[in-house]
Amino acid sequence: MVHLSSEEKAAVLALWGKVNVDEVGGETLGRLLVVFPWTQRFFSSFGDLSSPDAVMSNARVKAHGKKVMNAFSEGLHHLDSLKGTFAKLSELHCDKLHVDPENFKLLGNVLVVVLSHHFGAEFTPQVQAAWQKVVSGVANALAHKYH
Ligand code: HEG
Repeated sequence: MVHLSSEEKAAVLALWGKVNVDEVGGETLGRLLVVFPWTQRFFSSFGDLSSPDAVMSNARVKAHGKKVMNAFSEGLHHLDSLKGTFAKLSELHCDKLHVDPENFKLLGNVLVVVLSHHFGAEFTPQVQAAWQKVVSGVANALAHKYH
């Protein structure tokens, strides 16, 4: 459960409205794979991940990042019911994909860095604080069905 004030919710959605979700998805997943290279183990079928340039221009990384970020985006419209919204995906990542839930936190933090990079001064400490709540709420929700 994340508790955002109505101002925080508005700030999060206003920023997100200016984002190209597909592009930000590819950039975020790509940076996750570069910065935390052990996360590449889940994507061994994705082809060339041998250098930062190879990762960032990999079409399958971009496509998967887009898919992930569109699912994340869905959550932004259900901030009061993230656990229910992500229940099925949580089961999938646990039972079928065997993704360590620590990785959801890493991805969320990388997303915050990407947004900070895109928005510069507009990404004020207050806005960052609101986003940090959102990404930890999503990471908790995705970890909720793990057993
Ligand atoms: Mg996951 C598949 C969402 C983080 C590894 N992820 C998927 C799918 C969605 C999704 C929607 C497709 C599900 C389907 O086919 O039905 N992922 C998602 C979200 C987040 C996340 C919303 C975090 C915000 N995923 C994540 C992380 C890793 C990961 C951090 C690993 C480091 N996801 C992963 C893998 C697959 C998916 C390996 C299957 C990819 C494939 O083979 O197509």
